[in-house]
Amino acid sequence: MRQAGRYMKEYRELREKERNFLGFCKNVELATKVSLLPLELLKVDAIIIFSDILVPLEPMGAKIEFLDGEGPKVYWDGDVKSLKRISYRDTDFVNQVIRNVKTLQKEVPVIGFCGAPFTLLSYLVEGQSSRDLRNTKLFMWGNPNYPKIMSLMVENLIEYLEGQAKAGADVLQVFDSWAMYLSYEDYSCYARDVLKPFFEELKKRINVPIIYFYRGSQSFLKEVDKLNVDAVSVDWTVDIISCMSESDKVFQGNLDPHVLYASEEVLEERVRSFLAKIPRKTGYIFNLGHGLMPDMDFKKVKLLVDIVKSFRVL
Ligand code: 1CP
Repeated sequence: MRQAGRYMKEYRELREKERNFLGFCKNVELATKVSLLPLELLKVDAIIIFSDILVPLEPMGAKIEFLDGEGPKVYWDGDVKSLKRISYRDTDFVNQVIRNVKTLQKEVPVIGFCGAPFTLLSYLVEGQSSRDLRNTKLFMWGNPNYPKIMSLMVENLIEYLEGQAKAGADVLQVFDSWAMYLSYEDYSCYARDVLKPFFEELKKRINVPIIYFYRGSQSFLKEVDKLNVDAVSVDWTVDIISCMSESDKVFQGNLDPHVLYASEEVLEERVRSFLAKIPRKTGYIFNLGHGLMPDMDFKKVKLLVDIVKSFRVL
């Protein structure tokens, strides 16, 4: 999660072969190789395919650029009529990476993914990462085209994810990284009007488990619990134990990724005490509460995986 590959020297070396990030995502051979790195080097239990949440915005009609060290830039003229319906064929390179990873290894499941409608809208409207999503909120509250854009986004993301499921993805994850900027009231409306129909329709069309990742207040869980998803991935600010008592869903994540900056002793202690508090009856998938940073030490990441994999409940 979260541009994870950047801390790996093997990833950085492959990126030298294709400096243009979108070009890299579209290069099926390179994207396949990078997707396989965490299995080869860390022995993780699942592979998330290498791509980015912004990929479907390009065939929708936006221009996307990733500038080194600056994050993404998204250009859209603001006209709802210039946004298009997409076909899974428009991004068949994503599906091809999934097919390749499924063929090249049979040990672990493959996770396909997309950005959630609100998080993608925020890139369309702000044009880049934003500190407060001010323009996105104003768009949501005052632009008469908001419902139209959201339903187009939903249709397109369903098409996009269905393509990934047909290509062989075993699990699909939806990233709502910027939901945390919303008030409880706005999140509730968004969850009811956009996310609920999105996941209902997705479940009718595909038959693989769905994980919904959101960053945001624990209060959002009341709404998230009503969504037709199998697992909920959470950041490190929520109390996962009380989340588990409020919702029967499987949970994922929650460990503060910054423990990877700590000494090996502190890291080990934090991870073990974290795992020890998870109640056994509840389905839980270990993951960080958000992604890895480029300056994290590969050796610590490997240690983390080893600790988790060797953890036994007494
Ligand atoms: O080499 C580089 O410098 C490019 C860095 C990079 C990478 C490796 C970006 C740019 N995206 C990715 C890959 C990526 N992105 C994956 C594949 C698996 C992995 O490497 O982890 C996934 C699952 C994503 C998802 C993604 N992209 C999210 C959702 C998860 C999260 O981080 O909250 C978001 C918000 C993005 C947007 C994005 N892509 C890249 C950047 C620098 C950003 C901006 C983040 C921001 O706005 O702050």
